[in-house]
Amino acid sequence: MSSSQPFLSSSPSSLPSPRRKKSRFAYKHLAALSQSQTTCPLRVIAHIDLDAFYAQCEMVRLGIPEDQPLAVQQWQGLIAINYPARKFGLNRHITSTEAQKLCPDLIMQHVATWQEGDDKWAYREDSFKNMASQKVSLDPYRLESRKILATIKEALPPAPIQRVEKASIDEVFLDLSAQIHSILLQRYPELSGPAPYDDPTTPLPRPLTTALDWHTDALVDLDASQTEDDDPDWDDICILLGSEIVRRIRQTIRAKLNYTCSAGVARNKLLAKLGSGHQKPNAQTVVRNRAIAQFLSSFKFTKIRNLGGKLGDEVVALCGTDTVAELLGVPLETLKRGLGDDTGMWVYNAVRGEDYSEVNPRTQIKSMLSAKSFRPAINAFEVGVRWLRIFAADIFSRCVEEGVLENKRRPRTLNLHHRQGAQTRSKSAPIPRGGALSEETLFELARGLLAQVVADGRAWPCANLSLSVGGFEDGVVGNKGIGGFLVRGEEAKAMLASERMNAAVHGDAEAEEEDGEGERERPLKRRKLRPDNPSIANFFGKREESKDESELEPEPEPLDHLPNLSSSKAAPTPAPEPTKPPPRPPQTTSTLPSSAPSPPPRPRRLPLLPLLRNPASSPPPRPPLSHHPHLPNNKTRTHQTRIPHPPPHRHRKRRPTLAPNATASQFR
Ligand code: TTP
Ligand code: CA
Ligand code: CA
Repeated sequence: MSSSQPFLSSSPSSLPSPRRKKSRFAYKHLAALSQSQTTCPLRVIAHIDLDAFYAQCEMVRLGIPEDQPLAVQQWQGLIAINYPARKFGLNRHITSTEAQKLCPDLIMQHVATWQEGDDKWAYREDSFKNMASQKVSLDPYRLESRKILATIKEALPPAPIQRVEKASIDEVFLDLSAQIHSILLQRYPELSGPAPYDDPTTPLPRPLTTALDWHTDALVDLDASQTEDDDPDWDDICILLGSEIVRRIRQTIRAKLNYTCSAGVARNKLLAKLGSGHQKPNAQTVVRNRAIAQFLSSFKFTKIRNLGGKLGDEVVALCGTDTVAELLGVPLETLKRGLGDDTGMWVYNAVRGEDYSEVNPRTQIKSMLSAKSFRPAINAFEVGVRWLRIFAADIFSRCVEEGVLENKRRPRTLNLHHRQGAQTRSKSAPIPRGGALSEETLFELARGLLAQVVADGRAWPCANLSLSVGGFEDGVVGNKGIGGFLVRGEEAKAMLASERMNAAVHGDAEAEEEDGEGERERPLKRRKLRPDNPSIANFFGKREESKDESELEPEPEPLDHLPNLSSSKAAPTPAPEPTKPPPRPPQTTSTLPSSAPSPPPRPRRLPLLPLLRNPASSPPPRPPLSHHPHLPNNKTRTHQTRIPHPPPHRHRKRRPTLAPNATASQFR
């Protein structure tokens, strides 16, 4: 905690003031707080998001002064822009050439890349010219992300009090409830006794504090019905304690690693996430319960987590508005009729600031993906194989980071995804046990899978290839021989993991959780979504659609003049970037044998303008869903492949540890 006591300490409970009002909260709510119950009205959730993350990584790596405008370049596009550069009007939608004109002093640092034959990624001066032969590596940012996550965890009490969810490469959610519960009891001893007469519904004594000191927090204005003179209740105090914890964490990240971040503190993830984006950079926003309605009323509901993508579009089409204020006037029944009961209910609650999703303290990597979109498409097996080498090297180096060489963890399955036209095909194989995992093993397996795709026919031209490993298992540390994995690695398990992966591709099962370790190129424009309960419609197709910033790699502008490994001329225009499927919390399992997300229940197409209080002010409805790029039209075939004999291991040179390799290209 910060050393300054932010509010008056309370008097002992033995001396209650006769005029003291009761709290709105009861003893049972305190108990719920200690257990981080998602329905607890005293709950405190924080969301921390790094400012201009990749740009900060480059600034820190290269020791660039903070006021220097800098953008991170990927081919001819910009994927991260620091705040000094934003003052010149730079954004992710302009090209590097346009950026240069707007801000002649701009440093443009190209992301690190893999290139054929390399053992590791590197920063290269000429990457921007070599989109066709190189592939982006996000490793430098992943490594920084890990350091930041570790710093955050160190600053918190150990589990189970600590609940940290890595939400993307540059964000986390923290459930601070249990920690705040223990601080409350220390600071307010009158709360520590049992409920009078053992009745948990007894109201708590009201806090004696009349004014809270919010330090430098951005405080959201109160709802119309509230005034700052209303005495604080325990929810205000809990959120203040949360804000102190978060401020200290942010200070620690700054002091140790020199990164600035922004944060939101509120009673749930939905509000915390909106809060962190409210004041940037380097600020934290507190959304007190008494300010929620006011806070939300200024937003388009498409800014709300999980409402930014297809679901948001559906709601816009259904209700003819995209503002929270107007959606509040739409009856629950209408939303349920148009969106289905569960989704309708979820949307109804969301615009009222209700969100009971939990902070899921998973931080272990479950899968890794390496991918490349080809423009122009590639047309030959050998070209594909060359990319598979790069993917295998990329994935293997990340596996090494995960401790495969020490048998700490090990993936069970390898998956290849191949896109030809509208068709995505996936093949997978168990990774053979016995012996250390090697890059060569991954590569040979991948090549076998690609050979099968080719044997199936119609493999070319191929617009996208990706390789992923999944089903990570903990290994036996200290038992580095074959035995460790012979014992643990029953074939059944591998096949099960592989089945799950395939089922996920087909959209008929809960996929393995995303872990933010995928990597693919993708269009610059995208929507951020990550449902808490993702019924992940498909592993591959949806990853493309749903990946959040943890693994974003915006797709470059197509550049016709660039050399290519392929001899193809035709470059099929890739589909516009799809968004994540609606959260449908908690309904919907897709039955479509498609690589595209499950279609939503068809909403009514006609905007329900008469339902709105002020239809005249409604923006026009979005284009009808039938034009939406995300409705499924892809066909996916998936095969499981068992490789009867593991290929021989031809060991390549062990890669060195991944040390940044600095170059800053400055184009003036
Ligand atoms: P964001 O958190 O969305 O953005 P940011 O950190 O750059 O800036 P802000 O201060 O507004 O939070 O994304 C985190 C990183 O993810 C970003 O630095 C680069 C990467 N990214 C892409 O590669 N492509 C994208 O389209 C987006 C949105 C992000
Ligand atoms: Ca960010
Ligand atoms: Ca982010």
